Amino acid sequence: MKKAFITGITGQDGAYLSKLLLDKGYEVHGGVRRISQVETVRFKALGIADRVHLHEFDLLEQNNVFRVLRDVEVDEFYNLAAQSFVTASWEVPVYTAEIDAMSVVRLLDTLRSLRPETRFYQASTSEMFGLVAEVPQSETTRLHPRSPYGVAKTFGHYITMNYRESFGMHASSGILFNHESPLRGAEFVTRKITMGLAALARGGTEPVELGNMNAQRDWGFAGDYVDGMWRMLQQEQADDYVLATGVTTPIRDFFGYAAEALGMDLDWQGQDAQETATDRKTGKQVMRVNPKFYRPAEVDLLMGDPSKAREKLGWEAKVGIRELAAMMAHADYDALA
Ligand code: NDP
Ligand code: GDR
Repeated sequence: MKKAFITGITGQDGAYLSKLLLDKGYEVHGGVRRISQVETVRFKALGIADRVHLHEFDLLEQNNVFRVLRDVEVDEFYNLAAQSFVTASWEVPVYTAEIDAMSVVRLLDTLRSLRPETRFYQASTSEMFGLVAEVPQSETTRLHPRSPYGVAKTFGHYITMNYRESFGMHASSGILFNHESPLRGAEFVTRKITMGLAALARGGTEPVELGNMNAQRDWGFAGDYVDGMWRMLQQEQADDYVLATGVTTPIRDFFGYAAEALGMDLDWQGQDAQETATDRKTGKQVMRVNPKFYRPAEVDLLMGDPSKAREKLGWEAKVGIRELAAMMAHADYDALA
């Protein structure tokens, strides 16, 4: 039986990856921060709450990382833990750099000393492309991150590549474009939209307040993306791969697809900070812009080229954007029953 360790196991991807590995017969271990109550909502939603082995683990504690890696001898190590909210990275840039950049080298160097044969996955991100040099973005596109989060993740990306090249470690980096699900954190725009619309559809009156409606993202379903992570670690040679759908969608359109799934008929008015949407059926305003959600520097357009993952890993995103928006909107609507 293969053993895997997942940092960030309580997050969206950690939960879906745990489920995938358990279904494949792995023994799954994961790191959780020492807080009063471990968040198990996602494990429960996927029916795996009593099937994962949890270890006290904080990426900021060097000795903690050492002990866990010494005691749990794993075949595959997935580093998913991060301060993952881009907006927060301007508020806590040093903390973000500690977790999203320095922790990666802490992990790699400890693994190098203790078990260099362990296969390592680093959660890199399309945010590294930032001010994009080309469309679509691939593994060879020049990086230009636009937030402390993107900058920190770029360090994590290059140090993973460097440990592979310097020490021959099986260290792969997945450059993943946005992936969402009903288990997505409530602070990210897709889930904020589907939770807000579900509340409105259940009789609520508070419009969803959003920031930049013009940004475009390449959104897929998280369940598809964790399968790509696993495939990377099954390759003979470690490498870097983009996982994306190849389709880009403005925030406004995602909002429209989710509203449509809940039976709304939107009337859009105004532009930029004056933009609003009203449901023609009820007359309720369902969206307004609040400039407090604008970012100091924006990533305007992301669209990935997943050709390498398709050819080498046999991976492709199966869930399209309309289906994803409907899946999330219906889940949030049902949760309010
Ligand atoms: P989440 O924000 O849902 O989960 C983050 C996880 O990291 C949580 O389990 C959190 O634990 C843990 N964590 C945070 N800080 C620490 C710490 N100091 N020590 C130990 N654990 C910590 O992220 P996702 O699941 O969405 O993303 C997984 C990874 O993939 C992240 O690295 C993210 O940056 C990256 N990524 C995500 C994409 C996406 O679209 N989802 C796209 C590209 C990359 P706790 O529960 O205690 O808060
Ligand atoms: P992102 O995701 O920054 O791409 O990072 P997020 O959903 O936060 O933002 C996407 C886009 O939506 C715009 N936006 C808003 N965003 C939020 N959160 N809240 C709002 O009210 C709002 N209004 C408009 C943003 O400006 C942005 O353009 C996610 C995270 O999962 C990262 O960890 C991951 O690396 C990247 O995806 C790929």
